[in-house]
Amino acid sequence: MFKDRARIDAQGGRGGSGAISFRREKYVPRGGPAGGDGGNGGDVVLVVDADRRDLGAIQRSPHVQAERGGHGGGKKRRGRDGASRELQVPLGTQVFDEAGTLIADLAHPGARTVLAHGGRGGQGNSRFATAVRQAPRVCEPGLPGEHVTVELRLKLVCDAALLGFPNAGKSSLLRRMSNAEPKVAEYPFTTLAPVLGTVEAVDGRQLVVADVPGLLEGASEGVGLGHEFLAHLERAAVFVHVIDGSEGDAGERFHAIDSELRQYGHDLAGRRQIVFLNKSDVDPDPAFDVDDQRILDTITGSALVGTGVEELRESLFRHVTRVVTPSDELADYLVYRPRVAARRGFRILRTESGWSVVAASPELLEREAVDSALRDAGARTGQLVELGDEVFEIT
Ligand SMILES: Nc1nc2c(ncn2[C@@H]2O[C@H](COP(=O)(O)OP(=O)(O)O)[C@@H](O)[C@H]2O)c(=O)[nH]1
Ligand SMILES: [Mg+2]
Repeated sequence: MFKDRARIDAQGGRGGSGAISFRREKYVPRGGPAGGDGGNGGDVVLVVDADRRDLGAIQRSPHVQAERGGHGGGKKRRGRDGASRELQVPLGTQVFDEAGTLIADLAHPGARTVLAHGGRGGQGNSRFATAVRQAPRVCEPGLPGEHVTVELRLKLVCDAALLGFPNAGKSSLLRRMSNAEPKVAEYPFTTLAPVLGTVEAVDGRQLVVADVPGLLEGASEGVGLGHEFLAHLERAAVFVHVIDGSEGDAGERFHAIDSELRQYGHDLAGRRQIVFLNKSDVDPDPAFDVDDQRILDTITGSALVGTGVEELRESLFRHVTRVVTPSDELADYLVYRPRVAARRGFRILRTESGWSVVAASPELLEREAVDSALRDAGARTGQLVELGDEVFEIT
């Protein structure tokens, strides 16, 4: 089954802790501080893989965690950075946060976005040496990675999309004019997946045409998909409205599909259309008296025999000006709003006796934020925390 939705629970890796360590040299009882920094935690990243067709793989394993950073070591050795986890998603995947806001749109080949950043590694004690404090016995624990839950929705990226009743001949037409091999007249339950085909012009230009099931597809069998798949039409610049011309009511069929588009909204009803009156081998001169500004061309032909298909191809290349294939054309589609990580105005350090919170203005700190940061860093009940001139116990 084609999956165009999935939820992901993504956890960035925790940063590694800084180390407390001192140089050890012969005849020097205690050398300078030499604790290295912790490595950064890995990110959880989404990457477009043009060969991927749907979000099924993500739906099957929705919990994703990146690797944590390694702890710092002696001799100022820095911990290893945690590996990022890359998840492959299909072209056209959109990312929504829990409030339903679009945060990223991966609409061009190679697009990527960080879902959950790994936490920064903590500093080792070698960073805390000052003229007055030459042997600091503090270090910084690593920060926790971001934790986000997002919803992914696939919205196909195509130049044109086929539209029409079941059996109009959409799949046959796509087979005829592109490299795609959609199933023709298959059992409806097995064909409920959009198919993308690349159509080539003589001069080498290419455009992507989608055969999207769903509009009334399977309705007679009680599948009743309704509008579920119509989202995949949203990015198409032009529709190819395929109508079975052999049935004698082409105009009515046009209006029936049109009213579905209106119901769906999202400006689908305003989109320009090329009407293809199919099955001309059965009726070579079908009546079609719809006069509509949106109709760019009306072509009579047959997907079975091949008549009119070249004409359709030419019409497509004439009317589709924005072509999907060159990736830079699509830069506009990439609306990526990185979430701003909350800046906290303090640092948490590990000391010999417990913890220390360092801040430029300790009196302004919110106790709750400090508490939760301490917990995140691994602090436990009963341990002592220095904050400014105060020392308190974690309860
Ligand atoms: N006679 C004739 N039959 C066609 C033509 N195009 C498609 N068909 C047939 O119509 C049926 C439905 O075609 P299909 O491409 O699956 O339609 P879709 O449901 O719109 O994708 C199949 O049996 C096709 O072989 C055509 O131009 N002439
Ligand atoms: Mg079909």
